[in-house]
Amino acid sequence: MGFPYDDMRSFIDDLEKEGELIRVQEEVDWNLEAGAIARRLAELTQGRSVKKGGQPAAVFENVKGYPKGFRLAVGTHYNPKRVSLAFGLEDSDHRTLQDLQKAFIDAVDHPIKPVVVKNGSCKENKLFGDEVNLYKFPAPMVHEGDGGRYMCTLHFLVSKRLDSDWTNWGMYRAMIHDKRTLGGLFIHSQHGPDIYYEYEAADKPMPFAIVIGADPLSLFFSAAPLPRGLSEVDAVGGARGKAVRMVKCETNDLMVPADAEIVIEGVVPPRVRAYEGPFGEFTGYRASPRDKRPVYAVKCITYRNDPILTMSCMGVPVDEGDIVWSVGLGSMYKRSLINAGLPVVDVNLPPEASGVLTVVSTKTPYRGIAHTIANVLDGEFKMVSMSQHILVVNDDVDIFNIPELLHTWASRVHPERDIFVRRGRPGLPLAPWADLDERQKMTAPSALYDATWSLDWSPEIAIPPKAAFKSIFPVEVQEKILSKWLSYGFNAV
Ligand SMILES: Cc1cc2nc3c(=O)[nH]c(=O)nc-3n(C[C@H](O)[C@H](O)[C@H](O)COP(=O)(O)O)c2cc1C
Ligand SMILES: [Mn+2]
Repeated sequence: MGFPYDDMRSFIDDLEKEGELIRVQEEVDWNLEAGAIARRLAELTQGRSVKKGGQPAAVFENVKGYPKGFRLAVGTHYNPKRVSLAFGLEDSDHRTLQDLQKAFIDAVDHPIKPVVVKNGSCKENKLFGDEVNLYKFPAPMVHEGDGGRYMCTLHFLVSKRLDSDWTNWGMYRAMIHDKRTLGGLFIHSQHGPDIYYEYEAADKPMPFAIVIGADPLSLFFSAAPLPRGLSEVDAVGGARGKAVRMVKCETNDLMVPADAEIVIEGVVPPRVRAYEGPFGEFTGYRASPRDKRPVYAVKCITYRNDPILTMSCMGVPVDEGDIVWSVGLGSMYKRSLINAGLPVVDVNLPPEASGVLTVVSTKTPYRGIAHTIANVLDGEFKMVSMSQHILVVNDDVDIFNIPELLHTWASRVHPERDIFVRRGRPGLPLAPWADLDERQKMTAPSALYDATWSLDWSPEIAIPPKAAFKSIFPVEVQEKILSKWLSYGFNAV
C-alpha cells in the first residue's frame, strides 16, 4: 500500500518488500523464546538496516499453543530505515536521526485532526463481559524474571482529560493480572498518569482504550512527550499528511484507529492497586522493583481477523525504545529550547546511551547557559522519566558523531567545576545507578555536565586548539589534500 499507512499490516508488508522483515513459520514460544529472539535481533542490528549488516524484523506466524493467525511481531522500529519508511521519507537507506527529528518537529507544528468513520476492521471480532480473556492472545513472557506476561509493550493508552477535549495517547507498559485485568507502571508527570490522577482525585473511574498494532507512526508519537494539550493523533495526522481514520469504542466514547489489530476497552478504577513488575527496562536493566500499581479493568476486546500483537523486548541498546527517545525526545527538546530563544544548534539523545543522556550543542553568549538549558527542559518536560544526564557542549562539536562526542566529554569537563550533581528533583524510578530507596521514592539523583569552554579563557592562549584535520591545518593545505586524495592512491570516502 505504501505511505501513508492506515494500519500495521500494510507497513509490515512493505518492510518485507524492502528486505527489512521476515515471516517466521517455525513454531516460536510466547514464553521467553519470542522475547529472546527480539533481544538478539536488537543487539545484532544496532540500528543498522539489513543492507548495512542489521538483522530483519520478524512476524512469528506460528506461536506455540495458539491457533494459526494469532501472531506476534518484533523489531518493526529497530532502525532509522524502518522509521523513515513509516514517515514516508524518500531515500530511506540514507536517512539520519536528524532527518527524522525534522520530520517529527514538522508534524507537531502542522497537526491534522482525525476523521470519524462508521466502521473499521478492528471491529471484526468482539468480546464482551465474561467472554473477555486476555490469554486469548499470545501475550509474551518477555524476559526471564518479569512479573508476568506483558500484553502491552508496543501499543498506546488512549485517555481523555476530565472536562476537556484533550485526548492523550501514551505508551505505558501493562502486564496481565488475570483474564480480565491488566496492571501497569505510571511514571509521574507523564500525561496519561496525570489524567488518571485527575480522575482518581474526583473519585471517578477513568475510561480507557489500549490500542495495539495501529499504523506505525501512532506508537512512535505515543512514546514521545508532545506538548501538553496536543493530541498525539493530530500529530500523527500531520506526519501522514492525512487524517487518521477513527471509530468509536464499544463501551465508552473514546475513539480508536479504525484498522488497529487489537483494542482493549475498560476503566482504571480509582485507588485500586495491585503488584506489577518487575520488567526488563529501556535503561538496559531490570531496576524498578515489583510494586503496587494501578489496574485496568477490561470490559471489552475487539480485534481484527488474524490479529498481530506487536511487542517490544527492551534492554541494552539499540532497540525501538532507544530510537523513539532519540527522535521523539530529541525533537521535542530541540523545539522547546529553540522556542525559548536559546542559541541551541543540535540535540542528540544517542541511542547507544538508552535515552538517559541528553547532549546539547550550543553557542555560548553568556556564562552558565548549560544551566538555562537544563532549567528549560526541567520546566517543560519535568525530566522525571528520561534524560537524567545532560551534557552541554560548544557548537564546534558534531554531537551525532559518537567518537567525537565521547572525546569531547572526556576532554572538556573539569571534574570540580563542570559537574553539577542534581538532587531533590523528581527522579527516574528505573535509574539503575540509584539505590533501591531512591528508585522507589522516585528521587534518583542526576547530573549536568558543562563541557563548554569557560568564557574567561582567552581563545589565543588558554583554549587548547583541537588537533583535527579540519581545525589544525590551513584551509589551502586541506583543499590540496582533498583534491589529490585519490591520486595519492587512497580510497574514496
Ligand atoms: C516500549 C515503551 C514502554 C514504555 N513504558 C512506560 C511505562 O511503563 N510507564 C511510563 O510512565 N512511561 C513509559 N514509556 C514512556 C512514555 O511512553 C513516554 O514518556 C511518552 O512521552 C508518554 O506519553 P505522554 O507524554 O503523552 O505521557 C514507555 C515508552 C516505550 C517506548
Ligand atoms: Mn501526550
